[in-house]
Order: sequence, then C-alpha cells, then structure tokens
Amino acid sequence: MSNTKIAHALRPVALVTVRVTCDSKVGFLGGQGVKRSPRSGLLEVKNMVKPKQVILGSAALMLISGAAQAHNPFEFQTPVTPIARETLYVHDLFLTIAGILFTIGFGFLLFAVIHYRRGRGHTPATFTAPRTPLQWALSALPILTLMFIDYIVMGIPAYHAVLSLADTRNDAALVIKVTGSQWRWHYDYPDQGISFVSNLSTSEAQRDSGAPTDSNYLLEVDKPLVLPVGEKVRVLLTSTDVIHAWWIPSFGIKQDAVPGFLRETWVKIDKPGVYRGQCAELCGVGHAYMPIVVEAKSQDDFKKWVADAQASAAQAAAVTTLSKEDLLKHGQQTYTTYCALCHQPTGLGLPGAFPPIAAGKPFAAPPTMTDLLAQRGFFKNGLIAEGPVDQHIQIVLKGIPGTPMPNFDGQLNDADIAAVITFERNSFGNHTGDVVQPSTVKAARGK
Ligand code: HEC
Ligand SMILES: [Cu+2]
Repeated sequence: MSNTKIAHALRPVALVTVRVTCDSKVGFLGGQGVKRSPRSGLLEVKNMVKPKQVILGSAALMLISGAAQAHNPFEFQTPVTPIARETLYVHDLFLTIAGILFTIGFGFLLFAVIHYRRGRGHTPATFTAPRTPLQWALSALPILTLMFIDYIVMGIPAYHAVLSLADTRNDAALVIKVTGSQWRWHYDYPDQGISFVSNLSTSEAQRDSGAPTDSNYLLEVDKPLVLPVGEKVRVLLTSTDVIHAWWIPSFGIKQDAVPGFLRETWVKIDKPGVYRGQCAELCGVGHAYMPIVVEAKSQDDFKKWVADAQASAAQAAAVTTLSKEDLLKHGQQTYTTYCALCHQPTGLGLPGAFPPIAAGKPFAAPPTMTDLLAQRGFFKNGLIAEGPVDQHIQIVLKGIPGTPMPNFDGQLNDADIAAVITFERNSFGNHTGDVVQPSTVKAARGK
C-alpha cells in the first residue's frame, strides 16, 4: 500500500481519536465546555483531554501524511491577520531552530555515550577547563553561535513582532470597544453610535440536558461582532467585573480585559468569513459560556450593516407601549439569556450563591447576602419579585454593589428591562399581575 492509501485507511481512526482529544475549532485544547450533569447537578467538563488519548491521537496523526489531512487539528488555525501571520512565523522559526539545536546537541551526546563508553576501554578525561587553543575555540564557538541565534536570528523577528503588536493606532480606520462581563461580551462602535451585547446562543437544553449539538457547540452567539476586511481596526478592551480575555486564535490575539483599565490591540482581517474564539481567562461558572464570534464583511457589506444597525437602534429606542403578552414573551427570552445562569431557569436560584426570584421559597443564603437583603428591607426568599416595583427596577438597573448581581443599565434597553421585570413578577409562581412599561424604566434610569 502506498503512503497515501495507508493514511486514508487510518484517517477515520485518527479523526475519531482527534475529535475526542481536541476540538479543531479553537485549536489544541479548545472547544471544551463545562456541562451541568443532569443527574448529579454538578458541573462536569466535556471533551476533557486524557493523556492516553493525546498519545493515541498524536501517534495516529503522525501516521497521516499531509496529503490526506487537510487541516491538522494540532496545527494553529489558519492566520488571517498580520499579527497572526507574524507570530506564527516567529513560532515556526523558533521551533525549527530549537529542533535543530536539540538534534545536534543530543546527537553529540548520544554519539559520545555510545562510542566512548567504558566497555570499549575509554577512560574519562581529567581536565576541567579548556587549555589548548583548539579547546578554547570549541568552547567559545557554541556560545557565540547561541548568542547570534538568540539576539539576531530569533531576536530581530521577535522584536519586530512585538512592535507590530503594540502598533494599535497608526492608520486605524475604525475603533471598537470590547467589554467583558460575567458572562457575555459587549461591543461598542463609538464613532458609529452602535452598541450591543453578544450572548451565547447554545441552548440550555444542549448545555444541560444532552440535546443534540453541532460542531459550533459553545462557540455560537446571538449577535456576532461585525468587522470590515482590509481595514485596520483598533480594539479597546475593558471589563465590568473580573478579568476576562478576548481570544481569537486565527487573529493571533489573546488580550486580557481588565476592570478599571483600558487595554488595546488591533486586527486587519484578510478575507470575509466567520471567526470564532473564547474567553481565555477563568472568570467564574459561566466562563465556558462567553464565546466570541466575529463576522468579517467586505467594506461595502460592512457599511450596509452599520446603516441597518443604526436604523434598528433608533427603532428600538422609539418603542413606548407593549402588550402584556409581548412583555412576557420578550421577558422570558431576556431572563433566559441574561439572568438564568445565576438565578436558574426555574427561578429558584442556587442556595448559598444566587437568591431565588420565585417568592417565598425556602433558601439558604450566606450571612453576607442575608445582610444585604435585610438592609433593603427584604428577606432571603426572593420577596423582591412580589415587593415594590420601583425597588425591583432599581436592583436590575443598578445591580447590587459588592455582590455578583450586575447592573444592567448599560446592557439592556428600556424594553428589555421592562419585559424581564414583568416576566419575573408573573412567573415562577409569582402573581403580582404587574405590567411594567419601557417608559417606566426610562423614567427610573438615573434615579
Ligand atoms: C452573575 C450572576 C447574576 C446575574 C447574571 C443576575 N443576577 Fe440577580 N442577583 C445575583 C445575586 C448574587 C443576587 C443577590 C445579591 C445579594 O443580595 O447578596 C441577586 C439579586 C437579584 C434580585 C434581588 C432578589 C431579592 O429578593 O432580593 C433581583 C430582583 C435580581 N437579582 C434580578 C436579576 C435579573 C432580572 C437578572 C437578569 C436581567 C439578574 N438578576 C441577573 C446574581 C445575578
Ligand atoms: Cu470571561
């Protein structure tokens, strides 16, 4: 059998192994997700790599010729920005040099061990330092060679890569701001007046109840970040709570988003397409649930998208009165997307961490939470959802400082907040009958 035929025969075996060992979408170790076990309720890691599988997978891969395998999942994703290309080049260069040095060094060592072994009558030399000019030369040469490789052969490209990484401002045609928060990304286009939140769109059932998933499992969002191709985009990053990291392998970017600081990076995407990444800084239970999806469009399509986004933002701001049915329906969606990760789809909360929205359900709250709830005049049983509407609105707008309850005033518009509050007050066994309109929320902002 020819090499290629063997490779073809082995391909299914290798692919199965590789699928288990890693998800090629985000490169090595990418795409693993945390699932809640339906039985135990505990979090478990999906696609976790086991050492044996890595060895099997690597062995199978080594047998596969390049011809049979279009994109090696152990390879980095195809670079589509200058930074990605340059860092990949530096990586390959260094790895090649290190590989050659390793082979030469170990070659000498192995040769010496075998050829000059005691069994053949060799005795150890007794000198401790070079003496003859030849010995001096043989000692100095490797040191000088290494210094040359370090500072010139590797140093110059590395220095250049670092400089280009830091060059975020020159010729930037567009500025966007990326804000991480538990557990979603917010995108702002300050000059275009567009801002939106990008949420995981993998459903609750797929995450927790074993419903069928596809290859974009945990790598799909409701609203992707849209960027033009061929233009330099300056990306500013920050966070509202803990440190997150904005990581898109094919852009060669992994930049921390740090609360209270503005970090920056840049991209210039070669070709239209959809590029995926993940939060790469452990940021709490929803860490696996904040993927990044970038849709790169041609410059014309991007302009159209900007116009559409501006028009629909204007439309959303104009909405005043909604029916109760619409509010409940939209409220349920909003709750599922923004609240359920903490307060749970059942509205029962998580004892010790997140209070229930269902009123009057027994609930174990830690003393700190009990105090905060008591200060507001409520108890630990989620009574707020049946208490005064004003206070309910304020909690959702401003969050509860010093606790994980985020402020939603920047993330949700008036209609979203009106809807989610109407939903909370009329679901999970709460029957206040209240209907909160966007105008009420609008008036409550800034109070
Ligand atoms: C990151 C986790 C998290 C998310 C997301 C979250 N909450 Fe909370 N929420 C909390 C925590 C924690 C508390 C309790 C804080 C305390 O008092 O210690 C809380 C408290 C509340 C309370 C007060 C409960 C009471 O009885 O006092 C309401 C109402 C509430 N959240 C509504 C919402 C709504 C609506 C959303 C979605 C738009 C939401 N929360 C999203 C964590 C979260
Ligand atoms: Cu994160």
